[in-house]
Amino acid sequence: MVTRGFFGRQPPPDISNRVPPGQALTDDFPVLSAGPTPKVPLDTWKFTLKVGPRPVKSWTWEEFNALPQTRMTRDIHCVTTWSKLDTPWQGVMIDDLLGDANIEPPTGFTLAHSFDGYTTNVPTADLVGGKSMVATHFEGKPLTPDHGGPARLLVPHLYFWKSAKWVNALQFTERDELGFWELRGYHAYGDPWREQRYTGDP
Ligand SMILES: Nc1nc2c(c(=O)[nH]1)N[C@H]1C(S)=C(S)[C@@H](COP(=O)(O)O)O[C@H]1N2
Ligand SMILES: [Mo]
Repeated sequence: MVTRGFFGRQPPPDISNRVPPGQALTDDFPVLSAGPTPKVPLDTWKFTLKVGPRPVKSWTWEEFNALPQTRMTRDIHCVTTWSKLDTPWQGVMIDDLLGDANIEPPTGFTLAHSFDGYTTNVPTADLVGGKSMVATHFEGKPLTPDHGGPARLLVPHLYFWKSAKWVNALQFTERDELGFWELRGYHAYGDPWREQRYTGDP
Protein backbone atom coordinates (compact mmCIF):
# COMPACT_ATOMS: atom_id res chain seq x y z
CA MET A 1 0.00 0.00 0.00
CA VAL A 2 1.46 3.33 -1.03
CA THR A 3 0.13 6.59 0.41
CA ARG A 4 1.33 10.00 -0.64
CA GLY A 5 0.29 11.96 2.42
CA PHE A 6 -2.32 14.67 2.56
CA PHE A 7 -1.33 16.50 -0.58
CA GLY A 8 -1.95 15.01 -3.96
CA ARG A 9 -3.74 12.04 -2.56
CA GLN A 10 -6.54 10.82 -4.80
CA PRO A 11 -9.95 10.19 -3.29
CA PRO A 12 -10.57 6.47 -2.87
CA PRO A 13 -12.06 5.03 -6.03
CA ASP A 14 -15.78 4.48 -5.82
CA ILE A 15 -16.15 0.75 -5.89
CA SER A 16 -19.76 0.54 -4.76
CA ASN A 17 -20.91 0.75 -8.38
CA ARG A 18 -18.85 -2.36 -9.13
CA VAL A 19 -20.66 -4.58 -6.62
CA PRO A 20 -23.93 -6.07 -7.95
CA PRO A 21 -27.05 -6.22 -5.76
CA GLY A 22 -26.93 -8.79 -2.96
CA GLN A 23 -23.14 -9.26 -3.26
CA ALA A 24 -20.36 -8.55 -0.73
CA LEU A 25 -16.65 -8.07 -1.44
CA THR A 26 -14.05 -10.66 -0.51
CA ASP A 27 -10.27 -10.60 -0.76
CA ASP A 28 -10.11 -14.39 -0.51
CA PHE A 29 -10.62 -16.70 -3.43
CA PRO A 30 -13.09 -19.33 -2.20
CA VAL A 31 -13.07 -22.75 -3.88
CA LEU A 32 -16.48 -24.05 -4.97
CA SER A 33 -16.81 -27.37 -6.79
CA ALA A 34 -19.66 -29.85 -7.08
CA GLY A 35 -17.24 -32.77 -6.68
CA PRO A 36 -13.57 -33.56 -6.09
CA THR A 37 -10.83 -31.83 -8.06
CA PRO A 38 -10.07 -34.06 -11.07
CA LYS A 39 -6.52 -35.00 -12.06
CA VAL A 40 -5.93 -33.58 -15.52
CA PRO A 41 -2.52 -34.71 -16.91
CA LEU A 42 -1.09 -32.31 -19.47
CA ASP A 43 0.18 -35.05 -21.78
CA THR A 44 -3.36 -36.27 -22.48
CA TRP A 45 -5.08 -32.86 -22.10
CA LYS A 46 -7.11 -31.94 -25.15
CA PHE A 47 -9.50 -29.07 -25.87
CA THR A 48 -12.17 -29.45 -28.55
CA LEU A 49 -14.61 -27.20 -30.37
CA LYS A 50 -17.75 -29.04 -31.48
CA VAL A 51 -20.71 -28.05 -33.60
CA GLY A 52 -23.51 -30.21 -32.26
CA PRO A 53 -22.03 -33.73 -32.04
CA ARG A 54 -19.31 -32.99 -34.62
CA PRO A 55 -15.76 -32.11 -33.43
CA VAL A 56 -14.37 -29.36 -35.65
CA LYS A 57 -11.00 -28.64 -34.02
CA SER A 58 -8.89 -29.95 -31.15
CA TRP A 59 -5.72 -28.67 -29.54
CA THR A 60 -3.18 -30.52 -27.43
CA TRP A 61 -1.74 -28.66 -24.42
CA GLU A 62 1.31 -27.73 -26.49
CA GLU A 63 -0.78 -26.50 -29.42
CA PHE A 64 -3.10 -24.60 -27.12
CA ASN A 65 -0.23 -22.77 -25.48
CA ALA A 66 1.10 -21.70 -28.88
CA LEU A 67 -2.12 -19.70 -29.48
CA PRO A 68 -2.14 -15.92 -28.86
CA GLN A 69 -2.17 -15.16 -25.13
CA THR A 70 -4.29 -12.37 -23.68
CA ARG A 71 -4.39 -10.81 -20.22
CA MET A 72 -7.68 -9.67 -18.79
CA THR A 73 -8.38 -8.17 -15.35
CA ARG A 74 -12.02 -8.43 -14.33
CA ASP A 75 -14.41 -8.40 -11.37
CA ILE A 76 -16.02 -11.79 -10.63
CA HIS A 77 -19.30 -12.52 -8.88
CA CYS A 78 -20.30 -15.85 -7.32
CA VAL A 79 -23.98 -16.66 -6.81
CA THR A 80 -23.14 -17.56 -3.18
CA THR A 81 -22.85 -13.71 -2.77
CA TRP A 82 -19.12 -13.02 -2.87
CA SER A 83 -17.59 -10.69 -5.41
CA LYS A 84 -13.89 -10.20 -6.00
CA LEU A 85 -12.57 -7.13 -7.82
CA ASP A 86 -9.71 -6.85 -10.31
CA THR A 87 -8.87 -10.52 -10.70
CA PRO A 88 -6.00 -10.89 -13.20
CA TRP A 89 -6.21 -13.74 -15.71
CA GLN A 90 -4.29 -14.88 -18.74
CA GLY A 91 -5.31 -17.30 -21.44
CA VAL A 92 -6.69 -17.68 -24.93
CA MET A 93 -9.68 -15.58 -25.99
CA ILE A 94 -12.63 -17.53 -27.42
CA ASP A 95 -12.32 -15.18 -30.43
CA ASP A 96 -8.79 -16.51 -31.00
CA LEU A 97 -9.92 -20.14 -30.69
CA LEU A 98 -12.56 -19.56 -33.35
CA GLY A 99 -9.99 -17.75 -35.47
CA ASP A 100 -7.50 -20.61 -35.22
CA ALA A 101 -10.27 -23.07 -36.10
CA ASN A 102 -11.15 -20.78 -39.01
CA ILE A 103 -14.84 -20.64 -38.14
CA GLU A 104 -17.39 -17.96 -37.34
CA PRO A 105 -19.64 -18.55 -34.30
CA PRO A 106 -21.73 -21.41 -35.76
CA THR A 107 -24.84 -21.25 -33.54
CA GLY A 108 -26.36 -18.93 -30.96
CA PHE A 109 -25.75 -21.15 -27.93
CA THR A 110 -22.80 -22.92 -26.38
CA LEU A 111 -22.51 -25.68 -23.81
CA ALA A 112 -19.15 -25.83 -22.03
CA HIS A 113 -17.94 -29.30 -20.97
CA SER A 114 -15.38 -30.17 -18.32
CA PHE A 115 -13.18 -33.11 -17.32
CA ASP A 116 -15.30 -33.69 -14.19
CA GLY A 117 -18.51 -34.02 -16.21
CA TYR A 118 -19.65 -30.49 -15.33
CA THR A 119 -21.48 -28.53 -18.01
CA THR A 120 -22.78 -24.97 -18.26
CA ASN A 121 -24.65 -23.11 -21.00
CA VAL A 122 -23.78 -19.63 -22.25
CA PRO A 123 -25.14 -17.73 -25.27
CA THR A 124 -22.39 -17.66 -27.89
CA ALA A 125 -22.61 -13.84 -28.03
CA ASP A 126 -21.39 -13.79 -24.39
CA LEU A 127 -18.24 -15.71 -25.29
CA VAL A 128 -17.06 -13.68 -28.31
CA GLY A 129 -16.21 -10.02 -28.86
CA GLY A 130 -13.50 -9.94 -26.21
CA LYS A 131 -15.78 -11.07 -23.40
CA SER A 132 -14.45 -14.51 -22.54
CA MET A 133 -11.34 -16.69 -22.51
CA VAL A 134 -10.05 -20.11 -21.63
CA ALA A 135 -7.79 -19.07 -18.77
CA THR A 136 -4.58 -20.90 -17.92
CA HIS A 137 -3.05 -18.37 -15.51
CA PHE A 138 -4.24 -16.44 -12.47
CA GLU A 139 -2.15 -13.67 -10.91
CA GLY A 140 0.64 -14.54 -13.34
CA LYS A 141 0.92 -18.16 -12.23
CA PRO A 142 -0.44 -21.37 -13.73
CA LEU A 143 -4.00 -21.87 -12.55
CA THR A 144 -4.07 -24.18 -9.51
CA PRO A 145 -6.07 -27.43 -9.80
CA ASP A 146 -8.70 -26.37 -7.24
CA HIS A 147 -9.45 -23.23 -9.27
CA GLY A 148 -9.77 -25.20 -12.50
CA GLY A 149 -6.19 -25.73 -13.65
CA PRO A 150 -4.82 -26.48 -16.14
CA ALA A 151 -7.54 -24.46 -17.89
CA ARG A 152 -10.96 -23.01 -17.14
CA LEU A 153 -13.54 -21.00 -18.97
CA LEU A 154 -13.77 -17.39 -17.77
CA VAL A 155 -17.04 -15.52 -18.41
CA PRO A 156 -16.59 -12.75 -15.84
CA HIS A 157 -19.75 -10.75 -16.60
CA LEU A 158 -22.00 -13.70 -15.64
CA TYR A 159 -22.21 -15.45 -12.25
CA PHE A 160 -19.05 -17.48 -11.68
CA TRP A 161 -20.73 -20.89 -12.03
CA LYS A 162 -20.63 -20.14 -15.79
CA SER A 163 -16.83 -20.16 -15.63
CA ALA A 164 -16.40 -23.91 -16.03
CA LYS A 165 -13.27 -25.25 -14.34
CA TRP A 166 -11.18 -28.03 -16.02
CA VAL A 167 -12.88 -27.14 -19.29
CA ASN A 168 -12.24 -29.48 -22.22
CA ALA A 169 -14.79 -28.58 -24.87
CA LEU A 170 -17.09 -25.88 -26.15
CA GLN A 171 -20.06 -27.33 -27.98
CA PHE A 172 -22.09 -24.99 -30.19
CA THR A 173 -25.76 -25.95 -30.03
CA GLU A 174 -28.85 -24.92 -31.98
CA ARG A 175 -30.87 -24.46 -28.79
CA ASP A 176 -30.10 -23.32 -25.27
CA GLU A 177 -29.34 -26.66 -23.58
CA LEU A 178 -29.15 -26.32 -19.81
CA GLY A 179 -25.98 -27.29 -17.93
CA PHE A 180 -25.32 -28.89 -14.55
CA TRP A 181 -26.47 -26.10 -12.20
CA GLU A 182 -29.02 -24.72 -14.65
CA LEU A 183 -30.79 -28.11 -14.54
CA ARG A 184 -30.72 -27.90 -10.72
CA GLY A 185 -32.48 -24.58 -10.24
CA TYR A 186 -29.96 -21.95 -11.28
CA HIS A 187 -30.87 -19.30 -13.83
CA ALA A 188 -30.29 -20.16 -17.50
CA TYR A 189 -28.40 -16.87 -18.13
CA GLY A 190 -27.11 -15.64 -14.75
CA ASP A 191 -26.56 -11.88 -15.03
CA PRO A 192 -25.32 -10.65 -11.60
CA TRP A 193 -26.55 -7.08 -12.29
CA ARG A 194 -30.10 -8.35 -12.75
CA GLU A 195 -29.68 -10.82 -9.86
CA GLN A 196 -30.56 -13.78 -12.05
CA ARG A 197 -29.67 -16.41 -9.45
CA TYR A 198 -32.43 -18.98 -9.76
CA THR A 199 -34.81 -20.33 -12.38
CA GLY A 200 -37.73 -17.94 -12.61
CA ASP A 201 -35.76 -14.82 -11.59
CA PRO A 202 -36.59 -12.15 -14.19
N1 LIG B 1 -15.94 -28.18 -13.78
C1 LIG B 1 -16.51 -27.44 -12.82
N2 LIG B 1 -16.53 -26.12 -12.98
C2 LIG B 1 -17.10 -25.34 -12.03
C3 LIG B 1 -17.71 -25.90 -10.90
C4 LIG B 1 -17.69 -27.31 -10.77
O1 LIG B 1 -18.20 -27.90 -9.81
N3 LIG B 1 -17.07 -28.05 -11.75
N4 LIG B 1 -18.31 -25.06 -9.98
C5 LIG B 1 -18.74 -23.74 -10.47
C6 LIG B 1 -19.14 -22.84 -9.40
S1 LIG B 1 -20.66 -23.10 -8.71
C7 LIG B 1 -18.39 -21.74 -9.07
S2 LIG B 1 -18.96 -20.55 -7.99
C8 LIG B 1 -17.02 -21.56 -9.60
C9 LIG B 1 -16.05 -21.50 -8.45
O2 LIG B 1 -14.74 -21.32 -8.93
P1 LIG B 1 -13.56 -21.27 -7.88
O3 LIG B 1 -13.56 -22.57 -7.13
O4 LIG B 1 -12.33 -21.04 -8.66
O5 LIG B 1 -13.88 -20.10 -6.96
O6 LIG B 1 -16.64 -22.60 -10.48
C10 LIG B 1 -17.66 -23.07 -11.30
N5 LIG B 1 -17.08 -23.99 -12.23
MO1 LIG C 1 -21.16 -21.26 -7.40
